[in-house]
Amino acid sequence: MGGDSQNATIRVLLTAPKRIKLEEIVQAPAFAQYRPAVEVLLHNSGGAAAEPAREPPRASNLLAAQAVGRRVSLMLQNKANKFSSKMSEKHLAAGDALPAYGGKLRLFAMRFCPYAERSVLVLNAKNLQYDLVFVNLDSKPEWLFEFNPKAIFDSAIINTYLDEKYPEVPLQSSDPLRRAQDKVFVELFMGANAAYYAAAFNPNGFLPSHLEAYHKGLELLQKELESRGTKFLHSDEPGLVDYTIFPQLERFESLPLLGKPEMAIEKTKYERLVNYLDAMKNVPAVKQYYLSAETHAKFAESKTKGEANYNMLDTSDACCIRPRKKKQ
Ligand SMILES: N[C@@H](CCC(=O)N[C@@H](CS)C(=O)NCC(=O)O)C(=O)O
Repeated sequence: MGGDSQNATIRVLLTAPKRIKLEEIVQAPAFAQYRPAVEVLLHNSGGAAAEPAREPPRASNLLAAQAVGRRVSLMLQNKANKFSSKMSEKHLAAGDALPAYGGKLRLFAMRFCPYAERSVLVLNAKNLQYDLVFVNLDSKPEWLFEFNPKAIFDSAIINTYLDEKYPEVPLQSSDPLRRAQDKVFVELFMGANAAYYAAAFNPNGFLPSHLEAYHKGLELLQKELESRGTKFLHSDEPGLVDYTIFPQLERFESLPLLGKPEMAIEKTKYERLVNYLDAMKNVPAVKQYYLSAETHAKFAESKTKGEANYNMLDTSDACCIRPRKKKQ
């Protein structure tokens, strides 16, 4: 049973007007896998709770249906992923409904966005439970602007908020000077990023100065790793500074596949940096969301052609109308 048909079922559950209908839905063959659990939940929401039900006793059939829907949704989500749950890889677009709030932190993101990835890695590193909702940046859902008139929150704002709000796993140094140095470092390193964007998305606008800035950024990182002498920039454990720059590095590795062999991160020149990259790829918070160089290259190619394929990782039949091939 694919994620989308599960969600469709849950949507049906949420909107079921009468309990009798709900029970009919639960009998549907597509729901067989979840029937025993749903029956327990139906029982609980009816008042004879086998475990303390968080919902008040059944005020109406609709409330009971909503309670079941929410709890089944949570069960499915927790089962799907240790860290996060996402409704699907489908990016919601204008006209699509805002998914029902699941009671957890919710991050609106685009699957290939390096800035959104920073926040995903921070949420993962802090072992926070959250829902991921992907949005199509070329056709933004209307409700996105209700959360923020500018649609996009800066990742640094989100990440420092998370670090202050959930201090159990601190990701920044307790030393204000080191925190400032981390910020300065990120800013300097990001000098390489404009080169990445030009190379990946605007090959005709790629200049020799881009290549120079790119290698300057990589050299800076390698030197910083050497001078700090720790496995990661933060310490022997990764911190916010590492989760901030890694998404960029992950994408830099796609550049040789996009016709820029001179932008490869060669081990002969960048041994310490390559070891750092390998160590980051093995961090559980990163592993869970990491995408290969091939995947990033494929997305970049689609975007450069003017048809960013946001849904290329969604394999569910229910997902999306695939763009039709243009007739020659
Ligand atoms: N400095 C911002 C940059 C965010 C950003 O530019 N994100 C891109 C997507 S990767 C974006 O949303 N662009 C605006 C748009 O597509 O409307 C941050 O750190 O979050």
